[in-house]
Amino acid sequence: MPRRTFLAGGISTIAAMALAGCTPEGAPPPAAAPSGPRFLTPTDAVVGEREAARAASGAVNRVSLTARPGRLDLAGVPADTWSYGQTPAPVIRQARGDRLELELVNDLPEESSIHWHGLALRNDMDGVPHLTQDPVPAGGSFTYDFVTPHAGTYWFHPHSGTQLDRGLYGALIVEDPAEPLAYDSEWVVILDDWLDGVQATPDQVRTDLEGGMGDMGDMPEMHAMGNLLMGAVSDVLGGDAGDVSYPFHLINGRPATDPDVFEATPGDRVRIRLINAAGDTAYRVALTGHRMTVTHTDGFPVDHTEGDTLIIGMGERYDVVVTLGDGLFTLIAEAEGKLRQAHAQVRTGAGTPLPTDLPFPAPELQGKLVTADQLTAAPGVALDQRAPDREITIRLTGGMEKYDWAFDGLPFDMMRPMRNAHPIVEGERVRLTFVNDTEMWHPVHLHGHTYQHAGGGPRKDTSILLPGKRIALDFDADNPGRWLTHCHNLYHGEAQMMGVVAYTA
Ligand SMILES: [Cu+2]
Repeated sequence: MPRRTFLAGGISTIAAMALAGCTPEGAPPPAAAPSGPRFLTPTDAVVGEREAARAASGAVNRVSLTARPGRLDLAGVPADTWSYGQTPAPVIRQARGDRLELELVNDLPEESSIHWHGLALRNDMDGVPHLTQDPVPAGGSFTYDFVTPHAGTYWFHPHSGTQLDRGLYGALIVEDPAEPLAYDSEWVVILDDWLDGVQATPDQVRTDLEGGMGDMGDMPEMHAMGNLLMGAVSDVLGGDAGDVSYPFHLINGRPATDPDVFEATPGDRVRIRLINAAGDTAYRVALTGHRMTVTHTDGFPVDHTEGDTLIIGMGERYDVVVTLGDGLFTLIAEAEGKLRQAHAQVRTGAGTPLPTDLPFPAPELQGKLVTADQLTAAPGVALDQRAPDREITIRLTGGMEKYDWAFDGLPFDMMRPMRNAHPIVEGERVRLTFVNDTEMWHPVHLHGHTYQHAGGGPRKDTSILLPGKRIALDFDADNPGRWLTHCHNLYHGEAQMMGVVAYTA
């Protein structure tokens, strides 16, 4: 099967348009000149005013996390990594309206930060160095302090270099004091691709990727070349599934040969909160012997939708409810297109676990697949239907040959983030359209808002965008600040496939 050609469509299109003396549709405005819009800064009083206006319970959840080097045991294979003491970090759990007061102590040898993925929090606590705060220096500390305004399944990770692809991540669960969903218990399931301290460091991977793969021609079958993976393809992802070869895939920090075990009673209704914390891997998830009912994605409820399997891109979350049978079952997370799996066990009775070397494709993963475009926002969270006041179009550009992933062909510069800023005004209904001019899928992510897929789809903050496709995302501009938007493939993001949506005064 041809892996792909390396003349990315976006690059050739832009080059052709440049030759013709015009700019691509949706090109960003020129860098903010002194006469340009005055972008609100995170220190503007308005951010504090909006925070004070959020419905708050008065309760404060005080947590301290220390980021530091440590060792993870992967079924007997030691992995020297960086973590918050364990991987994943302990679950942070609080109620909607509670304040989180979290001290990050940075005992890493480099600067760090924590981003609160999916939360519509105050902008100056969003954890993006140079955009919303100064980086937390090695040996330093920073206290994040904000109200969690919406219930749901969220997670946190550094927004500093490639640290996300180490062991620095955890779940933030915001409970609804008036939870309408009935269930007997709930489990947090974090999926992750792993190589740190076993095969390479994430920084070495980035160096290898940025060195380029060259023209590999047609790849007859998938194979790894060092840290790079050739020929990983997925029909569901529209072609190239991913580019990094990971020796392990983990559920809650554990490989399939030493799985996490969830104990329950037959007949229990369980809410499973699935979080994809991977760097370069989408997962296809199934629970053997069960159908799943999707109840939420990216924290927000959807009309309940039943299926056998789910596809979850990096940064996405899905909550599902299952009614458990009697026996021993396997929660499978297959690295989509990469022919590897993570397993956890669900035990309500006796049984034999699935082998960890299932043949591909595993029959357990061939049932009805639920994707985000089949979902509809629950009535209570659907946006009212009205025409957008402002439309922003961002084209995804670049490719593997030059490893020049970007928005609109303009690489993001973390030291000059407003060069890539799109102005919006508080109160507007904004339609943000991403057009994928590349030959690979990308999980696009917007900070600080939960948009709705235009046309009545789900509320989300991270969406899979297939090659050659476009996606229109509507949101209400109700959370002033400078908000990053980027590809949540870690290595694409680090290659500067990022931009900013910023409120103006
Ligand atoms: Cu990407």
